[in-house]
Amino acid sequence: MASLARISSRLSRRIPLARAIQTSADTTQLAQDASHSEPFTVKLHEDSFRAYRTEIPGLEVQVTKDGLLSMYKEMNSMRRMEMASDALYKQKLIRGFCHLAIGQEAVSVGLERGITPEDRVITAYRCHPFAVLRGGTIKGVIAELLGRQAGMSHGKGGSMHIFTPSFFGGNGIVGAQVPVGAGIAFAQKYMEKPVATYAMYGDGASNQGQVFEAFNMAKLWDLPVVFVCENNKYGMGTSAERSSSNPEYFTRGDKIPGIQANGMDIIAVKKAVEHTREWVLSGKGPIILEFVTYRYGGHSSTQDPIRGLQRYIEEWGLATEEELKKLDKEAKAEVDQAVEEAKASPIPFEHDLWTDIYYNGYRAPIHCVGVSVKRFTTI
Ligand SMILES: Cc1ncc(C[n+]2csc(CCOP(=O)(O)OP(=O)(O)O)c2C)c(N)n1
Ligand SMILES: [Mg+2]
Repeated sequence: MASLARISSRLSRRIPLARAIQTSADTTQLAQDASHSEPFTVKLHEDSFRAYRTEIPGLEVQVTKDGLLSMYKEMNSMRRMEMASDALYKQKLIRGFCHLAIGQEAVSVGLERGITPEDRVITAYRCHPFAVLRGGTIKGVIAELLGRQAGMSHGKGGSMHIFTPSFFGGNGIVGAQVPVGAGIAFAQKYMEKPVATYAMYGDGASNQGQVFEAFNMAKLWDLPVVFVCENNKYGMGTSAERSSSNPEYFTRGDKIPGIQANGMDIIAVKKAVEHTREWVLSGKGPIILEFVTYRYGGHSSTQDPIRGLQRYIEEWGLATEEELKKLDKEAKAEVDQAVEEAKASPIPFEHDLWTDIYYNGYRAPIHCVGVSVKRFTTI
């Protein structure tokens, strides 16, 4: 009798794979001369986006030299931060969990470039870049991973538990952040704030019941939420084709429309984010945004989001290889300094045991014997 694994691999061969969605430096065209100070237009490859129950975003995008160079620098900083974390983990200075987003920098940096500081973001455990970009610091993230007082959660949370006022974590329970994200969007709508919420999840999380429950409520109430599926093609070691009966994640919202975007091209990412933000804020209800991306580094140069942007910048004559190397060096130096400062930070203080437990004004009466009430502070 054929084993289940053999049957499922035969079945998956019969299911047509998603058409490759791709934009690389040799296909995205300069639509007009690149002025070095003024915005100029580029045309994304026609396969940058696919759509379900809606139109794809426009392919013409306005960019600036400064914007592209600063995105390049920021992606390098995020990569260097994750590489430094990897090294610290291997030295056993970081203990516990440490999920890195190497290879997915175009998604985090591109998302941030398409939203405003007031918009809300929530994600799963692969959260370090979002924590920095949403108002944190590299030192704050590294110190948190090292369990030090200077960490963004004062060394008490670790890798998956990092927050800022507009970034709701960092969540270790796969998929659980999706209904929480719908709740955040509900709060914004209830308070009549013109704010979009980006609720992120992976291809592995996408099959959970709570994800579909959140989709249903969000559509029922037309909440201003963008459900972002970071499809890095694997959940742990299982490929998307083996875990999902429909690996076209942007089509899985039933009545909720969806966009699929090339998550390896930061220009396409930013454009898709701006498009979906406009969608949810115009009162049309939720939308799904799937980024096709890759997990970890070590891919060929065309699959690397940083090398992809480097090719655009060089081919459009915006900066030389040497100038870009200098930016990368600056990113490395920034991370090296953050690592040293984080290492120099002490472990959490004893009184930190009693902080960050209750939200201000919601503190429960204290009945513990021997605890100084004075030290019992709230966030
Ligand atoms: C409810 C729950 N089930 C299982 C796990 C263990 N787990 C951690 S990561 C992961 C895979 C998730 O894959 P995906 O959503 O694709 O995210 P990726 O790691 O690829 O970014 C699983 C099953 C968990 N943390 N929580
Ligand atoms: Mg995955």
